[in-house]
Amino acid sequence: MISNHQIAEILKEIGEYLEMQSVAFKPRAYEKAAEVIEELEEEVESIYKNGGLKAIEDIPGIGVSIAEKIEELIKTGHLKYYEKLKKQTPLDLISLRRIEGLGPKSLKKLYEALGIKNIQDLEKAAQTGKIRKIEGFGEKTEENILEGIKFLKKSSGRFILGFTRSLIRSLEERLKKLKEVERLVAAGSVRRWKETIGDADILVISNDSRPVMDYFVSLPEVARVYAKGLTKSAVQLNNGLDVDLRVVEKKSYGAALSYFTGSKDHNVALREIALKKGYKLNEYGLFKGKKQIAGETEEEIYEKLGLDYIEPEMRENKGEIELARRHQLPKLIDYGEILGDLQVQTNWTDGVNSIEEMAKAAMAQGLEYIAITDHTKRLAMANGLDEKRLLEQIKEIDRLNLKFNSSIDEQNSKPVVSRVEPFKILKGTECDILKDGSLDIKDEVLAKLDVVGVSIHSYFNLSKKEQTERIKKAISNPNVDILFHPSGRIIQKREAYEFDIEEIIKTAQKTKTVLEVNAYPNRLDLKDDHIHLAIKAGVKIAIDSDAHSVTHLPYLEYGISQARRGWAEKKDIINYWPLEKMLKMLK
Ligand code: DGT
Ligand code: CA
Ligand code: CA
Ligand code: ZN
Repeated sequence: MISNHQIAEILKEIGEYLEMQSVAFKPRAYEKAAEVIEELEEEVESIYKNGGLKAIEDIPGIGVSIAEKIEELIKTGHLKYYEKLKKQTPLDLISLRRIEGLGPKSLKKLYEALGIKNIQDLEKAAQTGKIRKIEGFGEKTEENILEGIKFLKKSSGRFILGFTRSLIRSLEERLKKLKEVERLVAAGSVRRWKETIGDADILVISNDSRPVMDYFVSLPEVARVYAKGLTKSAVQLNNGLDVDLRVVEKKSYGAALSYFTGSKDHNVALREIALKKGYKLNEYGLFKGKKQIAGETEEEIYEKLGLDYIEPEMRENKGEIELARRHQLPKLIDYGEILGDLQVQTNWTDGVNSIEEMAKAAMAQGLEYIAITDHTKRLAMANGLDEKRLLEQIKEIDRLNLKFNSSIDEQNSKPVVSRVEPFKILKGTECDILKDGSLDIKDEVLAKLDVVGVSIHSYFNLSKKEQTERIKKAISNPNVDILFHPSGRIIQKREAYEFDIEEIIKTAQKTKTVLEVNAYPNRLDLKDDHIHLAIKAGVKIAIDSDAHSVTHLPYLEYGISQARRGWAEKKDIINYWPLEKMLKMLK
């Protein structure tokens, strides 16, 4: 059995090898195919078993030749084409590609000149000053490489939640089907929706744990079994993720859930409160002397401690316990109540799907509006729009809105069921902020759009002052509604650029600019503490998927969790409101 993740990794590597050989177009096709496969809900292997080669070709973004390669992988577990490329240039691309600034072509040069195959080779060469001597590389590159390695070491061993959650959910689903499993939940950082997770901690109620443990350690993804017992087992999956499984009794379930949800600091604070009240709190229950006075549910534990129930996303001991005592906890936004998505890319630039496909997928997901925000011309690599194409796109959106909202289905000439709220595609842009803070699109064209987002994709290393001034100037433009991915960080890949978040929040507040929580799993930008600062200052937030394909729209969930981790309420989030009201919250 080969997982989507494994197939995607191989396609991605092929793309990189082809790029090393300066092949035209193909590298991008493989890269896109890898992205598509990685995000698929269904296993490619089962798609193939049900529908054959044809069904794989029908996956949007997968062409005939790539489909045939996937077929070979599924049928034989090998791919000759890939193995040949790998033999020619045997690089550990999976880790080398994580060094920011080293593309496939640079890696090939390093391999040919110095025989660098992996991170260890790379580090040694950089430390001994060998890299600066190669043509096209300099001292600065060498420094950046060492920085990159340091960053990689810091983040290694952790997994990005949004890219791992579907795997954990799939384990949960299978375990839940066992008749011996009465209840199951993933606790720990997964339940707190942290950006990255160290491992997954699964809790189960069961009266008969042996078959549960037998099944768990023999799941097809399990690569190693660290320990197997009747109350606790621990394994490593073939993608490197560790998973702990604990079986607890029903009467301790709430206590165990509270303990294993954490965070550790939150737990320590709860235990102190218990001690002050003359109780003892542990993973088996809340005790007065030997008597258990609570523990079957988390709610009763909080109640006995004199606290309101605290949502897992807030359990970081950052002041939530005091608010719970005073009955002043914020009423966090709910999952599933979001009404729109204000950053969506299409095949007009570097997205996979058409405007219409994105709109239909958003509708199917229960949204009432989306803004189409393709990149602008400075991002030539992404085929960014200039004024002329942006004006054409505006016309196309007008046409689609008419089509969606007419009461007659064009093809069948039958009346379609009319929605309570008609779906609306908003005209927007993700306009590049240029080096001096001016914008990549003329004001008179920006003025025609419903939603103007701006963002930084260049000159990440300006001084803190320059970067802050640059952003301030951009968001002070009266046409600009939202600052997209404000800090520019990419988790496990690139640190945020230096800028003064408090200054930006102040300017956003003064100019009524909305700040984004970009929900893409390796962005989650703004981060939780900055969200909290912004909403305290009365600045509004938009949660956007930044989808480049229909499969990315569900990522909104991670933006919602991030906003909950920043204590956001409905009043703070503009796309929790119906279209008319949302538009009024913009400049
Ligand atoms: P992770 O896995 O690094 O993303 O973070 P967590 O929070 O899932 O941490 P993990 O897996 O080490 O432990 C799960 C929970 O168990 C943690 O959130 C709180 C609880 N826990 C673990 N060790 C301790 C401890 O020494 N003291 C207390 N009070 N709680 C602990
Ligand atoms: Ca954990
Ligand atoms: Ca753990
Ligand atoms: Zn962007």
